[in-house]
Amino acid sequence: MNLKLYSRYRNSAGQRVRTALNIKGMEYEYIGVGADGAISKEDYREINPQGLIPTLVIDGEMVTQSTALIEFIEERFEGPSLFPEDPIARARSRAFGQVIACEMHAVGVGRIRRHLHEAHDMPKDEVRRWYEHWLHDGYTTLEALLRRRSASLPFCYDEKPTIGDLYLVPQLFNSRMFEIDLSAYPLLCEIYERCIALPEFDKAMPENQPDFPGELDGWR
Ligand SMILES: N[C@@H](CCC(=O)N[C@@H](CS)C(=O)NCC(=O)O)C(=O)O
Repeated sequence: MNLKLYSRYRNSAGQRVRTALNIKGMEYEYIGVGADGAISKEDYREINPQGLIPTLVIDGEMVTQSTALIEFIEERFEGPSLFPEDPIARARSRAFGQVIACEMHAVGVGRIRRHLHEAHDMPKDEVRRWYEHWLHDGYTTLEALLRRRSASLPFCYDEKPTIGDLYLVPQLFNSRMFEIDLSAYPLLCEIYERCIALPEFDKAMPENQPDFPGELDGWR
């Protein structure tokens, strides 16, 4: 099977998919999108009309949206499951990931921040306040959800990383890069450290991608 992943080193939705492929032990071709990547943003729109990354091309068939891709990877490939076996833990791990994808990432991603500034004249410090509000709202929820678990587990909802952990790591990585104060979320930070010590997560980190320019940007 031929797998091509269109992503970018700092593509947090793509990082979820890279980690899922690594856990399943799947090899894939990485294609960086953007000025410093292998394909320009304009040409990439021919592949994904939404222009967002990631896109996975499976034997010539393209699929978008990281959540759909992770479900596909689970259904299609052998290897460790990306979901807890217990149905309640499975639903909770999915829900944990969706708090990040829908209530944090989607409202603070770069194009939303740029649109607030450029189309609605919101000053940059106000945009940062917007961003931080939704981020802390989400992190507070996530930390509280984990504190309510009945058992103490090394990862979010299992003895191994599952879908919730795949979403947590890129989100926390971004927050660290943007110098967000994470001191109120010790459980999230602990799980993050445990995840990034694993080779499947490490290989998916921004600095280990072929298009990593050598240093990380800060807030923008
Ligand atoms: N819901 C999408 C989100 C994809 C997304 O927002 N990707 C961002 C980077 S993390 C992107 O393509 N940014 C480029 C842009 O906004 O132009 C998914 O889960 O795949």
